[in-house]
Amino acid sequence: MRIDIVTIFPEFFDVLDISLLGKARQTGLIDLGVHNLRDYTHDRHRTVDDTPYGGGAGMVMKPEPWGEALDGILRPGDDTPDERTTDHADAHTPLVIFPSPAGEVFTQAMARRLATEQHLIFGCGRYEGIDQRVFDDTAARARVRLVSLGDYVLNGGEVAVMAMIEAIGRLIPGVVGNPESLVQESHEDGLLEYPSYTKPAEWRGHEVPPVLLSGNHGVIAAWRHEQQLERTRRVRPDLLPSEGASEDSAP
Ligand code: 6GU
Repeated sequence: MRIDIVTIFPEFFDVLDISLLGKARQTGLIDLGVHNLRDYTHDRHRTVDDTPYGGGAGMVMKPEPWGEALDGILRPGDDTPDERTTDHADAHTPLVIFPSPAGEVFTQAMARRLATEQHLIFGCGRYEGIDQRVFDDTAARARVRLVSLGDYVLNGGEVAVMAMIEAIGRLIPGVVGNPESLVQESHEDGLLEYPSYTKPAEWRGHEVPPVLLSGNHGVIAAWRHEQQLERTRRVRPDLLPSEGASEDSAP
């Protein structure tokens, strides 16, 4: 997968050199390009923002540097030219993601779909946002989505993009050594993960639940599923299908 990031803080993404994703880059599973938005400015101060039309607090990111940066990244021919079509709705067309608290919420299901893309481009906004015309202009040439991590506000998109790249990157086949470890974790089956234990069997007076020492895999699986349900009911009841939902939404 090719990933491009446009940001005014390119050093922020230096950490992608390390850990699982760093290894995925070394082995060629992930091909990463980080672009400094200021490289696409032409004034002495490398200005990327300006005051908002209509007034209001804060600054808005100017459209011109974004346009030039994305022109370079989206240049036809950069993406599997033989397979290009005029249809923008397939994985061969780059998908441009702008992290934004005003976007649709990022989920494990979205991460799974994005892990099948060939080319993701992340545009990290700062200040109060990016001139709306950047989204409109980009949407005429590529698929564009605004994506939020959740209902809170970050200063900029960089941390959000890092989180998304980690969630997506580990789902690319070959990035995580043991694919089994991907299926038994929180959110993969719509439930939170069951609690895990390792040796010793007793620690500071706390014992490992005896069922896990029983060797009976059927009983262990049932216990783990019950733990998942109990934990999900307690801390994330919103993840469970509500009892009344099927009646309310009956055709
Ligand atoms: Cl994606 N960006 C910003 N700036 N704030 C956020 C967010 C994204 N998701 C939650 N808060």
